[in-house]
Amino acid sequence: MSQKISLTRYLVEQQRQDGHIPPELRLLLEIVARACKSISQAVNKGALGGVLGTAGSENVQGEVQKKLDIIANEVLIEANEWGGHLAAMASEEMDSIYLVPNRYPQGEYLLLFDPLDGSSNIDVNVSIGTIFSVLKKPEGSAAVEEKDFLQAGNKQVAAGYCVYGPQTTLVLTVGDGVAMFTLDREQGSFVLTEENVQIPADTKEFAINMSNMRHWDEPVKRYIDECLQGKEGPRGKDFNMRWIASMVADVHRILTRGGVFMYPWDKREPQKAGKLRLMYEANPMSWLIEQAGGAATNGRQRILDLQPGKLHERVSVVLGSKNEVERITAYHLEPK
Ligand code: AHM
Ligand code: MG
Repeated sequence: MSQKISLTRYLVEQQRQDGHIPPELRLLLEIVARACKSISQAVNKGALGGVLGTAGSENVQGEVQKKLDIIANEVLIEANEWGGHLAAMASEEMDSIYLVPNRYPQGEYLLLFDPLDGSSNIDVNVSIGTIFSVLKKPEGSAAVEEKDFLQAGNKQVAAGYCVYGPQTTLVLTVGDGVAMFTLDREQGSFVLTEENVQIPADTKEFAINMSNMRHWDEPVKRYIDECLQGKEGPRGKDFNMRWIASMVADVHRILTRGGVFMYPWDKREPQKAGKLRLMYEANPMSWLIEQAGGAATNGRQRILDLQPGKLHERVSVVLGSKNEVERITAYHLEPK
């Protein structure tokens, strides 16, 4: 790209071109990006900033919180609460929704986030990230309640993530394709480095935590088993495996070169859920993947069409290259 296009300029142009980003949404996204810059700085300091290790607390799902989980959550709240574009926020790290305090103007949007995804990678210096999703407050609802957040993923008006890896990259969709912005640390701004991201429909790479194999459902076992048989098996090609244990990093790889990612329901889960959270992880990632020509299902249905029943709901996730996702979904839908 000869001329550098900043995130600000990209958003202003999106707003001007077809007017599908209202100015309030543009400003909200700029604030989210600014918060990601601060989180990136804290992540980069690591042990020098005293930010590694556990915080000695648990979140609502009983998971041990890392210091950086809490710092990232606070950065996002403090950056966003005064802007005037939000009515409330919800986070994987908070039990219930966070209403914008009365001392600030109230806006029309709801922001959901996983402040620091891939917590198990924080202390080992492996890529982690922030995932976010923006919804509109339902018409006519005065004081926001938890039920106002329970909207299907197809209602999102913006979604994205920021991956803190060798580079800090913000990946965004507002429903007009997927764009990637790399943080220029000298300038302190996100610069457009990839537009109209497209995922190849076919792939030879899968991502799954293989240590759970004995707990998988039959269709998942069948799919992975066929991949493992390589050229000699029914797929007629060799597959490669990658598992970073940070969804942001795995999804970033898939948006960059294709592949399929699965965190399926397994037999230890009595209520047919999964590990990943629908509203903070699966919905924003599924929309990005679809916007890049890929697909995302829970094994049976399109993730973006699922009606959430509660804020911290978990879901089975299969996403990435379209033909592989369709194959895995077809295996689930075959009569037993
Ligand atoms: P987290 O939000 O608590 O970090 O958990 C979500 C992460 C995903 O990023 C990743 O895909 C998965 O958990 C890894 O799980 P596992 O450790 O079971 O491989
Ligand atoms: Mg997470």
